[in-house]
Amino acid sequence: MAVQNIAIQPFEGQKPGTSGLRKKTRVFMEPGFLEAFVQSIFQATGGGQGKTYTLGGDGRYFNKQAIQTILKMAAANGAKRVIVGQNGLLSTPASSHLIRLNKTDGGFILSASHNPGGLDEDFGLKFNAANGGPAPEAMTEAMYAASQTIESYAISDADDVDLSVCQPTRLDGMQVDVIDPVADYHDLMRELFDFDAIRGLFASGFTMVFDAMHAVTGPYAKAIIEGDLGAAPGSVRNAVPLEDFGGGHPDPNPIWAKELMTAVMGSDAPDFGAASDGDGDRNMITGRGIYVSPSDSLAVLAANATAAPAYAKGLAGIARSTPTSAAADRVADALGIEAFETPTGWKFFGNLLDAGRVTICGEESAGTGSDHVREKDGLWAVLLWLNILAVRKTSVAEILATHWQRYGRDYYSRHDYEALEVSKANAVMEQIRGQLGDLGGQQICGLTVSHADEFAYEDPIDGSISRNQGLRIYFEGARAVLRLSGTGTQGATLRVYLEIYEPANGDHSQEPQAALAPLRDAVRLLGRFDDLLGRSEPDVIT
Ligand code: VG1
Ligand code: CO
Repeated sequence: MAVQNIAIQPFEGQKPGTSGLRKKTRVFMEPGFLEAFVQSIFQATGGGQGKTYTLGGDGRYFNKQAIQTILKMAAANGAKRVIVGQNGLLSTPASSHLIRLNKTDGGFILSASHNPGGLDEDFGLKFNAANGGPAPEAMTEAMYAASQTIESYAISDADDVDLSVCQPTRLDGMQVDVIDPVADYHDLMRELFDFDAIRGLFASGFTMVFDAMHAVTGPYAKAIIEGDLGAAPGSVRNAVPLEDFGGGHPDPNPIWAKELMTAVMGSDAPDFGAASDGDGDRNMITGRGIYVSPSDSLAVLAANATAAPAYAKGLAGIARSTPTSAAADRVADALGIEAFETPTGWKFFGNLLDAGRVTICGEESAGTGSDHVREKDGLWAVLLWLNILAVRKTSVAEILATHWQRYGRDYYSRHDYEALEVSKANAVMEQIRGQLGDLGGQQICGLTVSHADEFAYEDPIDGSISRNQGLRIYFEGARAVLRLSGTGTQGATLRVYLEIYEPANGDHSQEPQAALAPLRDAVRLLGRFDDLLGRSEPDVIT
């Protein structure tokens, strides 16, 4: 078979965001678009010659076609070997693990995560580096730079590879290993957690519902939670990955995981409920009659991690993204370990994990993970919760209540304003940015501002600096953060993150939105939401 070099013009907008390049599927399907970005990745990472990669995605529409294209391009660029998930499936954490396990030079992950899938929805591609983590900023910038000057791409004219059977095969001179997407990840989970204790929990009648939201975690959860740990058949719902995720948003929050919320809030509720997102790196945790905010989940996992064999010796440190609540910092403080505040996006945890400075990381967007891989990991969080519940022999509600009694409660919520005109979203940001220096001491809606800034992060390991990472307004006992999303594909999404701290001896029984109302109002006033956005009500509240 022959390598073809196809001339192309650069495409505009191949700039990776918070997590890879995300566009409308039709944009990715434009002739040459995917190819140009993939060639730019090879170019930005020293070429494909002699390299090994992993390849897989969340199963959304265009996943399989894109995989065939990337395989043929990898072969034409001289790659030695590609490990690809059967039927093109690999969850993001499983990809990260496979990169590390096989010591590959990196991996291609096809996903737009929690964004809907389909011909008229979203598609995405990100590249993870040899440490298993998302390409750091310098690398994504090099990809973008390459995409702006690209002149041609290389592709083999070989036939498609059969992805339906797990077997080694060849594409021109390149080895292609089609593998079971679950097996190695399953082994890793078995090493980390006390599976016997969790089996005992289920054997004692403990019930759970896991909603895979028709996305990639279905096969993983079926094999591990039902098949291995013995949860009742049917505990894992919506377990077959579909190209359009059944028409839903595979976003594990109370809005989009409504089916699960209804189940855990109902009269016949299971003891435990969880959901995951499109590519399996996020999680939502609930107990009977209770929703656990992701920021609280991170704090609880960190505080109780020693229940699991992998963390029995304790944690090195805890890192959280800046919009995530300070609940995790309080745990780090009590444990006497380091706490880090990083920009949004998992790529910023990589250096800290590689350097052994942190063991557990998390984001308010329902991402938690540890040093077992270099991605957030939805099923890992679910299994750690199960391990903790099995050892502590108590309910989710009880664990939260005792956590708050000890550390206090950080009432927390995120308000998203979606599909905004970019100029309007920028106007709100400018409005607040312009006041940052003058806010200290001001009183708004009964709250007093202590100080305000725009977050710039200096990586403690390599010293790189990332600016413009969110506007932070600190009040006495409260904080608001505003930033624009870097994963959307339409207009702008303004995210407003709200938290109010209620000390250990305070009232922990309030409804979060009610507790946060004065802070919400203060932010809307400061940002002149009514004037500049023409509305004050968000589209999504998590
Ligand atoms: C969002 C979340 C962020 C997360 C990112 C990728 O980014 O806020 O915490 O890391 O998605 O997650 P943004 O820029 O839209 O706020 V995933 O599961 O979509 O890969
Ligand atoms: Co995701």
